[in-house]
Amino acid sequence: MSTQYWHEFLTPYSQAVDELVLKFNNLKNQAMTLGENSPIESVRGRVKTISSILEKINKYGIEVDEMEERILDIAGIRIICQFVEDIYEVADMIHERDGRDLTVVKVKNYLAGEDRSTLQTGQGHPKASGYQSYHLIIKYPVFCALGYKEVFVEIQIRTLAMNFWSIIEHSLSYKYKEKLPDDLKSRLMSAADNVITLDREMSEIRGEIQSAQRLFKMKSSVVNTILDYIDDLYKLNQVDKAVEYEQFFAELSAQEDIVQLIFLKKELEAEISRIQNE
Ligand code: 0O2
Repeated sequence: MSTQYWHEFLTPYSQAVDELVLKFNNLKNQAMTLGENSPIESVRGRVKTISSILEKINKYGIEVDEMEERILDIAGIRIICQFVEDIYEVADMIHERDGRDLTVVKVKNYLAGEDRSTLQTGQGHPKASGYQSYHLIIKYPVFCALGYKEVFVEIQIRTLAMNFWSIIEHSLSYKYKEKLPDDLKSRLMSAADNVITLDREMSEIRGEIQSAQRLFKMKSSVVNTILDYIDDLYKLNQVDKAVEYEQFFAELSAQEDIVQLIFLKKELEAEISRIQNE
């Protein structure tokens, strides 16, 4: 198979990955703009390497003309969440799109505990290795220079803790293939149990964590607005006032007093509008 063949074969997958990463990142950014906690922490996409595809072909005895139908993770999206609850929220968001811009073909729930998705029922189970994640196989339509095509995409949704475990386990399994030493296996199993415990602990203090994160975001947005207003004062030739407000801002920042910062922002807003209306 020539390089040109692979290039043409992989192009629609690559486009599907680019489009889906953009769509999920937009959802994340829109939630943040609205001042909400996004269930999506980060999104990554990849097209399987040619060598990994060839490995899979050999492992499962797949013919070249069967690749499209039998290798379902040539295009892969990984969505990382902070909390297990977020995984189900993202899964629901994807199920809601079923029949719109994508088609859900298969769901594999490798999460411990009952399925909390509102659109999907059943019980999740970690894999024998201890692996936890929520997988969806979707069909996604792409229009590229080579024409219209529907490709399979695997979406993996998991927490930061599950992702850490999975990356470590994947590296070790890659090194040892099928022969992972028993000692490592049992350490990984125990680490997998710790991942479940850690995620549960974090879920229990989720409200507290999210309100701290909202406060942090609000403070950074207030600070940015204040700095923009001080810049506006300079542009309006109000140098003395700008310097005065800069000093006041420095004092309040040192005190880390968010309420006073909000008052300062309002005061600057009123001041600028007064100057502009003079
Ligand atoms: P890579 O290198 O990440 O792409 P399949 O093997 O995909 O034909 P299967 O096993 O039924 O069919 O699919 P499953 O279980 O949904 O696994 C698909 C992907 O999930 C894997 O792709 C891994 O990325 C991940 N995964 C599944 N099980 C494990 C596990 O025990 N440990 C880790 N670390 N990851 C796992 P690939 O192609 O195996 O690997």
